[in-house]
Amino acid sequence: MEQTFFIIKPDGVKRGLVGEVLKRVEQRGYKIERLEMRTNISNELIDQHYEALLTKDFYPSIRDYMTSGPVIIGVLSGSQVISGWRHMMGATRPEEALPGTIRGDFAQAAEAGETIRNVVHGSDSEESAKREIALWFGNH
Ligand code: DAT
Ligand code: MG
Repeated sequence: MEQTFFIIKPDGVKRGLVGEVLKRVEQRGYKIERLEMRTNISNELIDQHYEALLTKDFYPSIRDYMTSGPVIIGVLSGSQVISGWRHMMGATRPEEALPGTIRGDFAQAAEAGETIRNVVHGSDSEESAKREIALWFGNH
């Protein structure tokens, strides 16, 4: 059975979307294996999480956004859950995310100069899922 790592990002928590997101996960039939709220997330943790993006010019704004408030993190399991959860999230950019996806229904288009706030994260491969689960839950 596949596992994936997900985050309800600070905007999702602030806007009261935790229940909505978890409802969709349960409706879809994925099993919630782990679930925690994390506050006071360090820059270092986000740097490791988004290591592939560290050199991008927009990276500092992503770090500021991801450390701006509490997040919900968790592990889901299910058949083909990695791609399935990515489909449920929708496209990265809110304006490209299809209606019916979490981002399509809830992410707000960024104003000029703003970071993309797109409510949720999901691992993009089996390798990323393993790495991210170990990074966020490794010592717990
Ligand atoms: P995803 O979250 O869909 O896996 P990603 O891993 O490429 O997308 O990027 C991680 C986050 O970084 C994404 O959710 C929003 C932000 N981001 C990505 N590309 C961006 C860009 N070109 N400008 C601003 N923010 C971006
Ligand atoms: Mg990604």
